[in-house]
Amino acid sequence: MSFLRNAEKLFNNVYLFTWDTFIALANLIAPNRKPGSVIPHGQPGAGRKWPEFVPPGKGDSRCCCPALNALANHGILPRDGRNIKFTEMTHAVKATFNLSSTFSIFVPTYAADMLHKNYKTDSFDLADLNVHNGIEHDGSLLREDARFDPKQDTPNLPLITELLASSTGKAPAGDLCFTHADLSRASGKRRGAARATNPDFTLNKSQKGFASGNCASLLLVFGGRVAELEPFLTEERLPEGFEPHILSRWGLSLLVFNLNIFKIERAIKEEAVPVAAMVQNETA
Ligand code: HEM
Ligand SMILES: *[C@@H]1O[C@H](CO)[C@@H](O)[C@H](O)[C@H]1NC(C)=O
Ligand SMILES: CC(=O)N[C@H]1CO[C@H](CO)[C@@H](O)[C@@H]1O
Repeated sequence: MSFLRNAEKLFNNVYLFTWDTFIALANLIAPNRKPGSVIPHGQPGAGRKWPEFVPPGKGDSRCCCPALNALANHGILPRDGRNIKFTEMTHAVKATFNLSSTFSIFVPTYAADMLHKNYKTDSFDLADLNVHNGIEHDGSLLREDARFDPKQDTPNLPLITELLASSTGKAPAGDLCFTHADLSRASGKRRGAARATNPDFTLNKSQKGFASGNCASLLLVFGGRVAELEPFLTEERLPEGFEPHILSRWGLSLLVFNLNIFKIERAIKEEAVPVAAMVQNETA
């Protein structure tokens, strides 16, 4: 039984990654979309108009992912964050952020497996995704570690403010924006601080991949623009007039995503925090 399940998973992954390679190649050849016309007519966000933002209320289910929380805050996913079909999440992330079909199937399938649920038929609440060391991991940029913040469902403003202040790039129009190197540096700093303060700290190779994947999404979906990331990260709200910065015809492929993850992760140098300095800070 478990052999058959593993064989099926392997087959699905080979199929998905082959399909993804075709998407990546086709994107290279097909002309890009023009800004202003990325979201198809009839979808939420067409003409840069998004359904109303309402912050989560008492009893609403939220998680460690700013993107999924934002979809619920705008009512693109159910506003209470409950009873969401995995396939509904696939559709919502694809249509809102212009991710490729392969990307939008891969991550929700991984999440369903993590929760021991069936991707095609089952539902989940956003808070279910907060399982520590499932996808959620230590040393994140937007949340304190689970030891200190077991709920993981609200933005940590001090961490986010520090992150937003650390960009060094300039977009062609002059806007402040993050570079790959900025996010490598911020990650190295954050991982070092988390390791020094959290006795339960763990971060293995796959979790590092997820962490740098999250950084890559900020660069690719939001073009690293600080002005757009500010409402997205602090309020989990789509910026006014938002449109994803992914203009390729068939959306962001896993291949391009992985190349960006590699570039960010490879350049991370975890900053060691001397224990003496930490003790001094605490007593100061
Ligand atoms: C497709 C389904 C998705 C699932 C199941 C998912 C799940 C998660 C989870 C479990 C985390 C917590 C990781 C941690 O501990 O840091 C996370 C974080 C994050 N996600 Fe998602 N996510 C999805 C899609 C997206 C998309 C489309 C974007 C970007 C547009 C995105 C952006 C982020 C960012 C920036 C973080 C960073 C958290 C941090 O550093 O604190 N996610 N996601
Ligand atoms: C990392 O840790 C998680 C959670 O303990 C585990 O599921 C995963 O297989 C580990 N990955 C590696 C590469 O060790
Ligand atoms: C995967 C996906 O949804 N891609 C869309 C990206 O945006 C263009 C422009 O609207 C659409 O044609 C694609 O379908």
